[in-house]
Amino acid sequence: MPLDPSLRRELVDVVGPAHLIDDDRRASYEIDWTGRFRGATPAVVRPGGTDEVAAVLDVCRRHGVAVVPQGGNTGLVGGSVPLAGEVVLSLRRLDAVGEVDREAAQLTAGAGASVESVQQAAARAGLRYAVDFGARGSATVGGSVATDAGGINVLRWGGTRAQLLGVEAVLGTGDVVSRLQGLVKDNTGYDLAGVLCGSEGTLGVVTAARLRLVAAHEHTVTALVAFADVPAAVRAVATWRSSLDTLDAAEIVLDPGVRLVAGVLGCGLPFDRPAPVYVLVEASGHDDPTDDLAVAVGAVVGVLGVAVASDAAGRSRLWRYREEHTSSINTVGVPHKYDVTLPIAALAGFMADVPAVVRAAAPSATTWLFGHVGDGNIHVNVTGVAVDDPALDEVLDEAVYRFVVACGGCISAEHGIGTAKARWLSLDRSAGDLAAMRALKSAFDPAGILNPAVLLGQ
Ligand code: FAD
Ligand code: 2HG
Ligand code: ZN
Repeated sequence: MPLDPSLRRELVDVVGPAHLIDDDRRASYEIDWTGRFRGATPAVVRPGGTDEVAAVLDVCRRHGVAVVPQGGNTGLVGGSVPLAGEVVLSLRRLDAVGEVDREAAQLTAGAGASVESVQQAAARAGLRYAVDFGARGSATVGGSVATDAGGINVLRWGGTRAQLLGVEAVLGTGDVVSRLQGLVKDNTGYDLAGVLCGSEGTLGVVTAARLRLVAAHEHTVTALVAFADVPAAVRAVATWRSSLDTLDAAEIVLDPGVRLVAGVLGCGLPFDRPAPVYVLVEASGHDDPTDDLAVAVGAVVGVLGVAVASDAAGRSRLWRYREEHTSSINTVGVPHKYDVTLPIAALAGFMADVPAVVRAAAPSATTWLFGHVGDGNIHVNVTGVAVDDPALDEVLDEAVYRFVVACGGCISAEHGIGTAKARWLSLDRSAGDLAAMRALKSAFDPAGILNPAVLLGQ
């Protein structure tokens, strides 16, 4: 569907002809990373600054045209692609990473800067940006703020919200909110950055963020610890969380997933004797935490084997068995993804039973389980079922989400609700919660032009 000529003219007036894309180059903006969510857009608009973002939104509001903000397009819940013919507002040109303020241990980054470029700037200043996850090279600051991205270090440092000292954003109303001074204590009125964080582009378009940095540690040690079963692994992680104050990450993977990764990468298995369950544990400190980690691992029962590395190459050899799960599962087929958090006490039971719940809904399914066991966030990936069958989606989604909620968990841990889970929000949130969310949506975006299909749905 071509863009209305007067709308096109006004958008070109704002961003210039080079930054309005309405030819074949739109294709990569129209499909998500997994290949499951594909839409179509009349145009991709690439503003170069906050004033241009505000002007683009103003044009779209006047024309009654909905917009999907897009950063790195690595989101996994169908929230970043134009499934209902929206204009795509790409923030990638806003990719400046500001000077690191070493005294405050902070920096300001544009929405389009990659998470990795923030990590690198922090490292050059002898500091660290504590948010980290596999899509770091493409995922953007704006996208990670919009989704409150979690990742592998949440158990020690918190997720994106915990690093966020302020944002600049253009609301759906057209108002620009800006608080980038980085005042650590500032409770002057509502916490607008906190509200925008995790709002998935439904309330405002983030154009920049002020981010907290933490101390970089001289020593990091990674261990892959093998267990006979999930309950033993979960118990061990609970012990390490309270005994190891250097613990950065605790990630769980299972034998089938590790075999899949090894097959896809063409590398060997981590141990001569494969184990049913592995926990990848990482600790860092100004002093070498290797001895403390060894003591902590030695103190738990059920350990079948340990591989340890403290050099960069050895550590990344261990990490690939965890980090390459997402891309390896994609080689099997386009997956259904469920990103859920369980109470620690319910985690092992959930992991034992969810494959049967999935099979009851879709007998041909294969279930892959892995994730951030240190904070209770498990990724359930389902392959071997059609991804273009809405009736099957309905049955499968309902079965998994009802089981999660029955176990005391929540239906979105870190990826967001997007369009994929909007239908199921009321399973997990009360009528009062939903009314408050809708009130925020109408106050921040009264015309309903920002991601109308995402989170609260149509
Ligand atoms: P996009 O995918 O472009 O957008 C995501 C959502 O944010 C959409 O709803 C979009 O409309 C909105 N949005 C984007 N930019 C803005 C903006 N500037 N203002 C307002 N709204 C905006 N996520 C985790 O939390 N933890 C992980 O461990 C993790 N690992 C991953 C590993 C892989 C291999 C992949 C492919 C993804 C992973 N993700 C993970 C998911 C994804 O990377 C994150 O959700 C990330 O934060 C998305 O950033 P993005 O820039 O790609 O956003
Ligand atoms: C991860 O932790 C990401 O690797 C992606 O959140 C999870 O692929 C997934 O389901
Ligand atoms: Zn994850």
